[in-house]
Amino acid sequence: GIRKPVVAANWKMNGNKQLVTDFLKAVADSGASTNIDIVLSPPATLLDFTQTQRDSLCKDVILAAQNMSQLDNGAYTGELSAQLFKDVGCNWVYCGHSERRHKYGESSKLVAKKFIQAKKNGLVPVLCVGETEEERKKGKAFSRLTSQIEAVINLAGKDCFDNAILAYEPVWAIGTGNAASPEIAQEAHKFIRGMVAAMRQECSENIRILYGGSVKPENAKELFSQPDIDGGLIGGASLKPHDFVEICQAAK
Ligand code: G2H
Repeated sequence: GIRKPVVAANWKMNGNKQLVTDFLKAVADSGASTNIDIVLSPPATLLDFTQTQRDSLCKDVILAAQNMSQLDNGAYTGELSAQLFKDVGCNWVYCGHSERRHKYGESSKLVAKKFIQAKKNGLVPVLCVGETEEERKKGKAFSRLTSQIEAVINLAGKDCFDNAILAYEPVWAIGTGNAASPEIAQEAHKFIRGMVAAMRQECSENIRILYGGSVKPENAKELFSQPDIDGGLIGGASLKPHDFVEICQAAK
């Protein structure tokens, strides 16, 4: 296709230095990073070490932050800024992962501010959107996606998805072992791409839209072969280097 696939590991609050090394060695040995963008987001405390290991073991792995402050710097105890992440080699950042929205109360407006902050500092934002099980049951899945995406467009402007990534992560499929079916995922991805197209046709053809939610070696190929699915955001399975590498091969 015209879009280079992306497979991103989201370790969430898991992993350690040993896993960083094992993961990078597994990716390097498999040659998985040819023709696809491989992204690793370990917990923030591991990023400096990960950058050093990445530079010696597997240079083309992209580092991502899992979350970031919308502010520049200052008296914000416990927060981490875009510049701090850039200083340890990050080039991408996830904005509005469902766990940030649902477990930490991040509003779509705050997510939009973080998205803008990422772009302003030269980081590629990965905007995560997705409906809950209840919203899907009530037939409100697409209106939820619309409001999450519009919140960013309203604040960041119509060209906001140039140089950005989108991720569709249905909340009901996250960490449950039950991924969305390829048909349901494709339908949502097509809807999202259509929203971007209505605004900027060319951007809609180039933007990569990743699927997240219980991707594993057994279901990756079918999901990634859908026309509007350009790769995945991998949680649980990214903690097993062998499984992650298999998922990467499925994206080729
Ligand atoms: C969704 C995904 C990674 P998992 O949160 O972002 O996690 O693959 O464990 O469902």
